[in-house]
Amino acid sequence: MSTAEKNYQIAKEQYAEFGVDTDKALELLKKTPISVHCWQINDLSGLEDFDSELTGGIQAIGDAPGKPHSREEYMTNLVKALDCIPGATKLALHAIYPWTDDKPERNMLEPKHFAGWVDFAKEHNIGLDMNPTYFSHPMSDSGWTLASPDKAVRDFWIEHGKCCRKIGEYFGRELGQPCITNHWIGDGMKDYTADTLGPRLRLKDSLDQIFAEPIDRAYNIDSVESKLFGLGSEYYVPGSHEFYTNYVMSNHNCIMCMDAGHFHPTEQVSMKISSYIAFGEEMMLHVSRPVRWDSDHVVSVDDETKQIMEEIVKCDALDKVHIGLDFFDASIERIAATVIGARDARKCLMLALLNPVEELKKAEAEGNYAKRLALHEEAKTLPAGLVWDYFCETEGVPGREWVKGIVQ
Ligand code: RNT
Ligand code: ZN
Repeated sequence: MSTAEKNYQIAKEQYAEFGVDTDKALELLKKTPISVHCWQINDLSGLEDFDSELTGGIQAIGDAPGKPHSREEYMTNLVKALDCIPGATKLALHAIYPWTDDKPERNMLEPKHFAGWVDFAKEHNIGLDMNPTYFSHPMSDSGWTLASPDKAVRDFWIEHGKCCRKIGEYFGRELGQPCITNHWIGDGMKDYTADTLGPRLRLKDSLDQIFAEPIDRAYNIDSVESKLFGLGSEYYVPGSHEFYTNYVMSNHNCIMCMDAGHFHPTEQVSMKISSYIAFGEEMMLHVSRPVRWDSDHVVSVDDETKQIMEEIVKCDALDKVHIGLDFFDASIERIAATVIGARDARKCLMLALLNPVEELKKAEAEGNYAKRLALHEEAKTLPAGLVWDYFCETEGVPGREWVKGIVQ
């Protein structure tokens, strides 16, 4: 018996005293997919022009050495990251990451441009998610895409959205698990806005057109991502939380995507999840770490990420909430950044699954709130690290020692 396995037996006994079955927790942990975003590896530069400029109210700040400058380098680094990430994994692609030398226009993208990724996914036994790229392009230079007053601009991006759904459908069909195609636009206004309704009506119409054609949900599910503000859209963003919440309630061809960094600083995504589950909705999450005005630091085992995962588990909604990552930090080694964030998101999921949920709910139902709080607090120092080590070992990925391999 390995040391990790021996330690796991000790942890298992201690958790059992709190009514937690660690074997069952690990089974769920292993099979719940977490979608790892492809873009931390090279600062959202895509696979076409390796020094392309990032626009659309988002920015990858920093100049850590080692940014890939060819597709080969990019792939080597991505594989290095994936090799350190345990559990069922999906890879979230962006439309600027096609696997082709053709440089197709965004409104001309086809599944064939992503066929290489399907082979890659099959080889690495992972799923794929998709993101249209409604930014970093001359047609988005005005700051407007799907809500643009210019019909030609809107039409271009509507086509792009449609292309990406088709690619998502292709991914789902090929890989036997639904692809989440997540639509986020950076449209907005820097300052006092005279017409806040017009852009929303145009956005609604554009989305209606994109989602008009039904796609089998077994292959592709579209999500729409809200945001409070971005760089240069500090005052007004048509795609707000309220806008998309209403949109998904009126158009059942798509689901909500909440990014943990897209709200007022004291507002928490975790507290919103059960309100969607109450209506039977599926949803997508962008797990990220906001720091003051920035929404995209590397995910950490912090209170909010733990609480997000706890809410999913407590709502018994592991099959309804699709978990994806979204961060880009160019100031630290990029492969490690991907690995840290992905492992930490899964650690938080593990902690949620190891939580004495039954005991907590029982104490609450009995009105014994002191016991509820005591359980909540005592559970914090149960030996979760030993369970994590064992999980990594059974998944064939490095344990804590992976830290020693990080080079600058
Ligand atoms: C931007 C959104 C969006 C992007 C990715 C790259 O604020 O969070 O999800 O980060 O599409
Ligand atoms: Zn996001």
